[in-house]
Amino acid sequence: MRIGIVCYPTYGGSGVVATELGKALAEKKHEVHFITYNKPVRLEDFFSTHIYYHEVNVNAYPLFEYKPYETALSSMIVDVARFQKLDILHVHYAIPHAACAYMAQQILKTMGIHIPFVTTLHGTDITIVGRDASVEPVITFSILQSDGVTAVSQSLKQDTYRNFPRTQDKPIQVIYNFVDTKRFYRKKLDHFKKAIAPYNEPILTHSSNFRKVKNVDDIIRAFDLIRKKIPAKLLLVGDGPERTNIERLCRELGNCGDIRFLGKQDAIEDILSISDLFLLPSSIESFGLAALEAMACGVPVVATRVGGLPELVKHGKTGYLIQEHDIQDLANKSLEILCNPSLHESFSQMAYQNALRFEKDRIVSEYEKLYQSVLEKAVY
Ligand code: GMT
Repeated sequence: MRIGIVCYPTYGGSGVVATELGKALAEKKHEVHFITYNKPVRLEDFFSTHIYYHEVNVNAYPLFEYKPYETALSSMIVDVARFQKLDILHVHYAIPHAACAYMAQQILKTMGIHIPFVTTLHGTDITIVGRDASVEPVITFSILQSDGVTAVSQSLKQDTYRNFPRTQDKPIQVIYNFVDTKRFYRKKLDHFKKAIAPYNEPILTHSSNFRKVKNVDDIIRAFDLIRKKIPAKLLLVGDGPERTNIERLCRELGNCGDIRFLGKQDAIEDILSISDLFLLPSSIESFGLAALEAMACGVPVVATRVGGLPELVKHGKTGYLIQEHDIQDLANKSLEILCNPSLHESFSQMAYQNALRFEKDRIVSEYEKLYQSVLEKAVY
């Protein structure tokens, strides 16, 4: 198949999933065309003869306060679909990609070209940004017009029907996010572990884009409680709007010496390989790809009981689920796992086993089947 993929090229989960999907499809000899405004981060050091990259350039003009990205993207989709003879288009994150796909589809129709599009809903496009009245009609419309719609968890599917009631009769297929267990597995990196934790202190890790919903401040406060009981280290991976506040909080609490801000990292699997526990106490999380990658590396997870996290983290088996902002419980549950080696070992094994449910090949085949059925059903 010749597949066009539209996504955000940044470190965000939707862009990561879209890029890894494109790479996996290319491995299976599909021809994949990424249409984005920058090269997707996980494509930077990757080359495949089956992958093409089409950059969307938006011209500046003194009249524009906001550059017309949607117009440029829709035009680029038309161009790529037309000249690369795409069979199908797959857009990740509804805003604005699904509306642009619809616009391109309509333009192509006037040229006698018919191309179906699949929209994958990822999270905040439904739970935060998309539900705002300023964009809701466009999101509802473009979900309804999509030839196939997927959501990354049951929870997100239900959120879509709740937040966009007019989509309730639209079938939404849940296709979970996936992990490449050939890349994400527990490596033995003793030298690296020793550099971070010279006295073999347990290492707690969090990675995100440091937005408010991730509650990184809760992690810092819980870590402060943990450190009062046992020596420990905390690794914070990623960057984003809350980072300055978080660094300030560490200074106030005086625990900066045991916390490392690693910033954006590519070799996340190495960091996870030396980690003993992964923390994800978000207020909203449609899936929690970062937690899945941790589990694949045998790292138990303590996360909040929100969104799709209970579909991923099995309470009392692969880690624990806690209430949002319950900092004391976050600390207690972490200590319980870290101070009990046999429990830690059992959670670590189960976390790895559980991650296998989301193995790349299995999930990528689900997307291929969906493309096939959309192509078969598409009658124009
Ligand atoms: O909202 C973000 O954190 C970024 C966002 C994205 O779309 O880039 O992440 C969402 O999609 C990821 C991939 O499907 C999921 O793993 C994340 O749980 C989800 N984030 C939220 O729902 C907050």
